Amino acid sequence: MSTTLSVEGEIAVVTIDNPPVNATGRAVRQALADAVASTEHNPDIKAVVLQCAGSTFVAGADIREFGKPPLEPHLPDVLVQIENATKPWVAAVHGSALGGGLELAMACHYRIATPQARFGLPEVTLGLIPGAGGTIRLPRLVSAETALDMVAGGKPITAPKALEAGLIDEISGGQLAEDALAFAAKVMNGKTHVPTLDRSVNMPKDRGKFDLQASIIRKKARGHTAPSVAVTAVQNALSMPAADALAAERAAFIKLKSTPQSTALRHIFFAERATARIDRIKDVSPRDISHIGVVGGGTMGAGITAACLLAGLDVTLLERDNAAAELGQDRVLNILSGSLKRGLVSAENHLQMLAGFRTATEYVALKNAQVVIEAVFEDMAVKKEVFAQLDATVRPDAILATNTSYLDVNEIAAAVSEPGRVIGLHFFSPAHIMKLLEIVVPDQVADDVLATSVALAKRLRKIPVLAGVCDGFIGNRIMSAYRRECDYMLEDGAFPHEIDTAMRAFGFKMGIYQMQDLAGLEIAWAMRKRRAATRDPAERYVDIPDKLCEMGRFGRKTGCGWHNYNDGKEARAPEVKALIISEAKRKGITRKNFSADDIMRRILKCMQSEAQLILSEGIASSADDIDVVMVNAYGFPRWMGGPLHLLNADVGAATG
Ligand code: 3H9
Repeated sequence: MSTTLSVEGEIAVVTIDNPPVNATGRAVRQALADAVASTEHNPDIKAVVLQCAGSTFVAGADIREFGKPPLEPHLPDVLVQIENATKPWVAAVHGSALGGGLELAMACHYRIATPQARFGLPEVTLGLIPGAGGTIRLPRLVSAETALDMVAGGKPITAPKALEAGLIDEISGGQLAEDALAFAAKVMNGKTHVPTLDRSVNMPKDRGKFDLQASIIRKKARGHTAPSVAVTAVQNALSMPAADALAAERAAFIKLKSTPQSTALRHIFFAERATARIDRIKDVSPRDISHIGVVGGGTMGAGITAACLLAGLDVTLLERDNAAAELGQDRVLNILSGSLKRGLVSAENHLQMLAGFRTATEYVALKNAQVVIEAVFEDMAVKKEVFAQLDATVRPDAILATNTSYLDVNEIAAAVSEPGRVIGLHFFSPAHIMKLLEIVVPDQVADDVLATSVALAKRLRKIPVLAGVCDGFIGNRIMSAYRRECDYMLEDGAFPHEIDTAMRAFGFKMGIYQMQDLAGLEIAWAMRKRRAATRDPAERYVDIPDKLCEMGRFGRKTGCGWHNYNDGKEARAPEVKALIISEAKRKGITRKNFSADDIMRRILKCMQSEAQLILSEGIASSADDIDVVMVNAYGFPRWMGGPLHLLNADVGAATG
């Protein structure tokens, strides 16, 4: 790392260069403190521009330092030194000003940014709140409502929004460095600059609405502690003198730093970034990809198509006839217009996506695609037929991917003349939203096919996790195992609402039975029927799910499944309770009561032992990868860090 100080006329330019993200590690903090001292003592300097080298402004404190004893100088003290400088400091922001980075920018007297810059306080995503004055300075620059959203929600805002909110003073029209110097020249001889902490705080415009916003944040956080602490910190900023609010913020930050939740969230942060570090392909260049083919325009195929279009790729979507192609097209267009309406894409981008999208009914239309992703019905014979057709029509070097969620990708690969180009790309529904992409690695896959798949995942802004070939890969295999365990618990004494309630209390958004009711029970039923002939007769088998389907209870869409739905409102189903009791009786099982703790202990134990098996068989490359899968696609509460983190950290339910 190097932090340099150069002089342009009467303006000092401090440049932080601390790759990869210019985090405020100890050396940076010291360099900033030195820069304040030297610019304050130099009578020739009238203003200071603070900028960063590399791809971003300061993206926060150095998270790797959080597990170690804090070293002086501390960031809050350095920021007070900057803020109290007699010469104006101008932060020139490109990339992201996050966490301690935004706190640093707010301690400067002015902020100028590129149009693409982003500003945020994502500390809650690490189980923390800002610890260097962020919760106190922010509501002195922006409205109390915006401050609450940013501190407790953790989502960054764009430069235009930051300008509108009052967080920054100017957006650079071209060259940030030059514009920052010009800005500094403009302010250096003007009126005295007011330290942000000395400004008056912006009180809520409507106290009732503000309090409601706060209570919604607390409720949504479920078992995650930090958002609620963040709300309190903003409330303190509004009601206490700045010095007291600062002391309270710092104390809360230090306390949160050592909680199991923060440890778990930091674990997941680094685990998500490690999944793509794959030894096998470290020296392999991915191919350039611009055109994707998708076979099948159902929910999955349409979601995959939209994900690719949103990432700027051209897509040809293949369906078996015009009617199906039209339905697929409608699904894709709906997703794209939803993104436009929510402001996630610009009108110009939306038009570009439409121009890059076409549907077709003949395989020949895929002849130029560099990657073809199959998302047809989950049946081996159907998949093999699709792959044989692809083998005969698409370019010989095209990567052929299957979106199967359970089937043997080696067997699918054997259906083409060059199995080395076949790989599994297991997306999760809705595919344009879910962050995880399981990359299923068959035996013969070529290295550059793997490297290109990993690069494609990143282009789609997804987290790639490699999985070996087995029934259900990583995530579905663990889910099948614990679903089975839950069904055993039904016979042994629990009821569906008790299991769902225990899971929600643990932090899942939904219980396993609510989730099945939402997704529909018929697909799993069809799969069980297909597998019935090969099932081990010695294996414990719970008939309740099959019997539910035989009763026409397919979930929410039929108004009943594991639960009843009256006008969409969930209610306990006496018919299901009776069925469970009679099935237990039929099998001679004496039912006993299960507490929420008993239920979660059994679910976790099952998840953990299946995860360990997956690890020992080499299906997953690391325990961290398994945690990333469970957190990003199966609703495992992020602040618990994943099933193996819980096991390894021996932290039990990370309730702190
Ligand atoms: C904080 O600031 C607390 C303060 O309020 C109080 C202080 C007293 N530290 O994500 P990428 C590494 S809490 C250390 O792949 P991108 C990351 O591990 C902090 N390392 O890049 C990776 O390493 P590797 C609040 C960090 O371009 C490499 O940088 N700030 C940090 O996709 C590249 O990362 C945040 O929570 C860090 N702070 O995205 C922001 N950040 O190559 C966290 C990153 O070895 N960071 N690394 O795997 C991010 O959101 C993204 O990294 C960012 C870039 C958007 C900046």
